[in-house]
Amino acid sequence: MNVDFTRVKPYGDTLNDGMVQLSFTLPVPYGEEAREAARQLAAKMGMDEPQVYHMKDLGEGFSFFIVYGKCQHTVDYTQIRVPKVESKVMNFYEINQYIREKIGRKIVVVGACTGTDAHTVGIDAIMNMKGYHGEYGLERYPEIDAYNLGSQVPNEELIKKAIELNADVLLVSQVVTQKGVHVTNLTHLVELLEVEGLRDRFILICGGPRISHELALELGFDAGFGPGSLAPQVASYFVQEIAKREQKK
Ligand code: B12
Repeated sequence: MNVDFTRVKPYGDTLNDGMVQLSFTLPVPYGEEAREAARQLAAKMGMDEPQVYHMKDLGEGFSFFIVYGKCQHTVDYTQIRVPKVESKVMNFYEINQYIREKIGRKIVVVGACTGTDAHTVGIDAIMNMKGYHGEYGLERYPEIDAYNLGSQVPNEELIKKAIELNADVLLVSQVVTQKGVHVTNLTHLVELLEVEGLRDRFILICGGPRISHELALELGFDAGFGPGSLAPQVASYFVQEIAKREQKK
């Protein structure tokens, strides 16, 4: 198979046919006019031969569509550079061994889902004793003291706990992103830490379904982890970062 990585296009039945499927909702009543509106919109988005394969009446003047069509555009994959966490990923046993050998003390991690966000499943997946997706959470690591403060934790409370517990690492989960609330909330935390002269005291990590490492760096965090993240990836990063920082002291 000869793929031209400078001009990558979606694939459906045959290479480079451009086939994509798109779903969206329009605030228009269900009917043939709605179907045509969805078709025209998909064409304006750059789809050739758009066809509405599925349409559903959502009630109260809203309609849902799945449109199938050919994408006309390509991307140059060879030019793509994405900031990402570069540390070597170790497993549960290697991480604990690494802490014993390179750091020589227990690592204190304090995590929370902050602000008004009540979604605990993400932070639990990283911290919970029983773990997630076949990987133990941080509470299970003998060389880590992990404190999960739960959800709806105010930034001020997180900082207070972090000082009290002498934390090395802060883990902040943000799942709700409506109206950019995650950006506001994460920025507020960084500002509070900076004002109190505490920013460099902690390794600051955020995570959530719409968090990227790039966004995290932009907001003043040390690292960010997105969908599908697992405890060993996160722990591998922070133990190596702690060892690096302690070497410099
Ligand atoms: C379960 C759920 C709820 C439950 C939460 C229960 C609980 N105890 O957590 C309940 C019913 C309470 C709920 C409420 C609401 N929800 Co809700 N909820 C969901 C749902 C279905 C699943 C979320 C989930 O558990 N994912 C599984 C975990 C494992 O995935 P994850 O969070 O992405 O976590 C992974 C990574 O992101 C990362 N990660 C996450 N956090 C962190 C932190 C760190 C430090 C690191 C390293 C990594 C990391 O690692 C995790 C493991 O891989 C999603 C839709 C969906 N399918 O995603 C909506 C969803 C998140 N909810 C949504 C909304 C809008 C709400 C409400 C506002 C609804 C309402 N109007 O009341 C309320 C909000 C209440 C509040 N104050 O926050 C929206 C958010 C939209 C947006 N973009 O902001 C979603 C996307 C649904 C939707 N499509 O509209 N919800």
